[in-house]
Amino acid sequence: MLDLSRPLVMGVINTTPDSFSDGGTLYRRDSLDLDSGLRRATEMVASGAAILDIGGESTRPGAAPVSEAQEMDRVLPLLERISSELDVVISVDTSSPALMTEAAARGAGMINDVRALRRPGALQAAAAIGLPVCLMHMQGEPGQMQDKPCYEDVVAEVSGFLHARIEDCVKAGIPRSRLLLDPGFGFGKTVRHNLDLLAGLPQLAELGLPLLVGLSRKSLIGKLIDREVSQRMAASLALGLLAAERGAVIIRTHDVAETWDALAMFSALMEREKV
Ligand code: 9MG
Repeated sequence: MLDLSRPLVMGVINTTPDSFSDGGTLYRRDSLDLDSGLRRATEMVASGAAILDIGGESTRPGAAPVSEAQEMDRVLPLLERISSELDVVISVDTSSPALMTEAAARGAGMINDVRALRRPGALQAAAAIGLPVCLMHMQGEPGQMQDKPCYEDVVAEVSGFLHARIEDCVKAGIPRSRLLLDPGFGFGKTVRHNLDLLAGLPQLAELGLPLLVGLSRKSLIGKLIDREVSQRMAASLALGLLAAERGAVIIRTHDVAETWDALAMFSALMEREKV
């Protein structure tokens, strides 16, 4: 069980050839290199990651769609390899009920679903496997989500969506104690929507469940301060800290060591009477 009394780092491991930030970096001659994946995972754990998030589907706008079989082929071998070698919670980033079920059998400790268990069969699969699940908000589907995101009140609408998903999960037999929530920064949101959500995190925390956020290297940084993906670490750290200050307890990031250091300063401030 994770101790969420202070913010934790979730390290991103993409097994995709085309993710926006680190796509293809684990590939050698067109195939996923498990040794590189394990090396990346080992470095992240040594740098302070409490959770690793392994994904096999790129959700960046315009990414090539992936079949369920392809996603399983990318994720499961690396999941098995890491879970047999490292003592860390492994989250699987998927919306596929079949992958959720297989992943649970092969050592996954958590499911991260950017579609919040809305695919047919996903609620039932998540209920059956009994793992914690992160429910993320997304307006639309990855291919078109950034075309014209539209809200009257983004914080109220994301909160309403997450509230409804919690209810559906509970009805399907997934207890609240197994759920985490994520506003889905960059998933069908303009820069203004993302900033409103960051400012409004305390309102989402009122839903009473742990908040996970992913802001690492996202395009809002590029739009706000004109930085290429490789130049977005400092801004990502700032956003992660601002999120932690507003109640986020898991920060999903590509830059584990730096994020861990930044959050350690946040925790020191929160727990200063112990120093
Ligand atoms: C898979 N993935 C990409 N970005 C994400 C984010 O912001 N949150 C979660 N939960 N998953 C994400």
